[in-house]
Amino acid sequence: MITLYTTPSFWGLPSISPACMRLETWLRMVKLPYKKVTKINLVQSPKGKIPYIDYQGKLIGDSSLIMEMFKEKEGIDLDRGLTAKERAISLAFCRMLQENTYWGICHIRYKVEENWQVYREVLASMISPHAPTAEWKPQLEQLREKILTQMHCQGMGRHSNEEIYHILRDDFQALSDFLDDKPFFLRERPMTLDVTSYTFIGNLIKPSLPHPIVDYVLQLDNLCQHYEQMRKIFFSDTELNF
Ligand SMILES: N[C@@H](CCC(=O)N[C@@H](CS)C(=O)NCC(=O)O)C(=O)O
Repeated sequence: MITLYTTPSFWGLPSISPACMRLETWLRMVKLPYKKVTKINLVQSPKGKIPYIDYQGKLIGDSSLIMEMFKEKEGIDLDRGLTAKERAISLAFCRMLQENTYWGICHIRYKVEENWQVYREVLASMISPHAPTAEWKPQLEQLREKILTQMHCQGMGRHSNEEIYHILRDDFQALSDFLDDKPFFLRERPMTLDVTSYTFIGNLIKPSLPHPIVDYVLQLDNLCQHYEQMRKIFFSDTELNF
């Protein structure tokens, strides 16, 4: 049994962390049973980030490295049958979402002041449902500072709200153009690009954190339908918190 260290479910999402939701959905897709632990200790995490797993007594971090490990050790390959060219396209889109779009999502949550006020409450309720937010305020403000510093170092943190809107619009439009009228991105069945898209679309459109880019993506019908389809297939048996 795998132990998955992740955030609790919220906003109808299995996790408010795209990387955690990506790994949890992937585990379901490949039918690997797991136990979810939402009490997170970043100090014990091998990469200092979530998600991480305990597998056969060993802690392993990073959603992509964990998938790679299962491919090597257990021969589990969600993308079996894809050509080298298709794998290259899939990798490029996944990296776009994980290494670029992700920081735009951080901007919406951590940098937009009104959204941070809401997001801080959500984080506080997850860490300690019964304690007043005020108790957690200093730690959460520290977390905000840390993420804003990461965003600055990565580069997204140097852009204006409008520039970030344009960057994310291009990312999601490219995804939508590539999906076109197909049910899934590359084959008749969902693969790695589907799970990655599902988690980033969900983590953009489901939180109650308004931003013009959210309105833009909500109009991309094929992406919204893809999100709903993935949710129905992989999470309709699970009660998700709102
Ligand atoms: N490449 C990593 C990204 C993990 C990641 O960015 N996790 C975030 C939450 S979505 C995190 O733990 N942030 C806390 C921090 O950076 O201290 C993966 O796919 O697992």
